[in-house]
Amino acid sequence: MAGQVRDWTGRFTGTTPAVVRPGTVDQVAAVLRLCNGAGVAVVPQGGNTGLVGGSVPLHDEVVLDLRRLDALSPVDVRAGQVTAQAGVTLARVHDHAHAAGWDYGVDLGARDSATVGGTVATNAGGVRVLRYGATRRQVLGVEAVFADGNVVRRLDGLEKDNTGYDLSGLLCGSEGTLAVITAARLRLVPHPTHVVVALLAFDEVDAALDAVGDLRRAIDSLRAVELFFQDGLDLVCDRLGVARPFPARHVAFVLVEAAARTDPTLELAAAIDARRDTADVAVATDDRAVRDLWRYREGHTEAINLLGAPHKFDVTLPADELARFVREVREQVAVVAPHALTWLFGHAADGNIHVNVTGVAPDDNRVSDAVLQLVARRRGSISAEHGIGSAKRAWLSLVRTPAEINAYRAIKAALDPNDVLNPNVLLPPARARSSHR
Ligand code: FAD
Ligand code: 2HG
Ligand code: ZN
Repeated sequence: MAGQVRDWTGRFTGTTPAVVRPGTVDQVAAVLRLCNGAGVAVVPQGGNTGLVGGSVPLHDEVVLDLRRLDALSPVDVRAGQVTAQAGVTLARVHDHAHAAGWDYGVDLGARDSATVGGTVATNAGGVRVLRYGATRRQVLGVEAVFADGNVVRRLDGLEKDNTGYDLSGLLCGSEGTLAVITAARLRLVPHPTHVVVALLAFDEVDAALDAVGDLRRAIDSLRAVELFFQDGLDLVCDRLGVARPFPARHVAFVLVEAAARTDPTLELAAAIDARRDTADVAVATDDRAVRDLWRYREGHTEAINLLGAPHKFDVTLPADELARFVREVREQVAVVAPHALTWLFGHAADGNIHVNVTGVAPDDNRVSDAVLQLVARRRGSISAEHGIGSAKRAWLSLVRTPAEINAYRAIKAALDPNDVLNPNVLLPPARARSSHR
């Protein structure tokens, strides 16, 4: 069970009395009914690629591994939809959609392990949010099991249906606290056959951020705009054995992807040529070269993990605060952890910066305090796309009012009155908790 009690980063390790691997929805319901009756807490788990300590049993919960639920319906080519069970990986959804001439709008570095259930439960973002939105925008309905074993199933894929409360929307981003998702009806998008990627180097952070806005305005076929810095690029190249993209050193890098049914190279080139402050550019038009340029960005998570368990903060800032935040966050971390290293990268078009801090003990909360307080002061979000999990639950009240947190608690109590579904994530501990967790 070692791989299932430890999270992807190695920062969070727990224990469990049992890992349960249901193969049908009825089995999920039976397990939940039993645990609910006995007051035994359960952590739903998909690919265990979550980065906020929400998918592992840190309080001796039972692990409910959903990966055996791995069926995919044929693509509904009239509707452009597919039904996927919770354990299907993102990579399989993509392959399946491509074979029918469609594509799926959510993509992220953990695509080979992250599951439909996990991505719905976290409302995962990823590298294409600027074009298609996060996971909730792709979900037309779900099948899910509540703590008492009752099953809801809304998989007809109706594009318009304003009947009552939107339970599927509520379960998106609920991090396993309200129900176990067993399947989702997913909206597909047209499959762009031409993909071009450019890596732009800048010698000023502000120039890089200006470029992000300009590229968004100028390129219709834009699919991703990502940001990283020279220290992160060095780390990826050194630790993963990748050749450097440019002969000289620079400050910031913007990776731009354009994707369309006709070749977007000229459109991308024109937008890049219009800039006077780009220090260097590399362009990729074939699959291999495209993958190589993406490696500089997607390799960050893997390379950082090689330095030891990082503290991770996925935050969004308003566009007019981003440049100041990039400067300030390093200073704030240095105040509380002078020997720590701060790594910054992210999804620039969404204002989503990933702040990773290495060289800090896993349970040292001073860095979380410094980073998350700064984010709140700058009117940002402390959870852009990974969720709150157990890592950030103590800081929820920085960005949500008592009225909002009370509403969350009321929803939780209504759907999971015995508090058995992932009771140790998202919501801060209530004052009086029952003794079994
Ligand atoms: P898990 O990690 O198993 O679980 C995540 C949460 O969902 C937990 O709270 C768990 O209890 C709950 N859960 C899982 N399955 C279910 C279910 N069936 N029903 C109810 N609750 C469930 N995330 C992004 O948003 N954008 C990125 O760009 C991105 N890139 C990543 C790159 C790498 C290299 C890695 C390691 C992670 C990345 N992630 C990213 C984080 C992670 O992949 C996502 O959070 C993903 O949605 C988790 O899916 P999973 O199947 O691994 O879920
Ligand atoms: C990414 O965008 C992921 O690469 C992971 O969301 C971020 O490692 C991280 O902190
Ligand atoms: Zn991300």
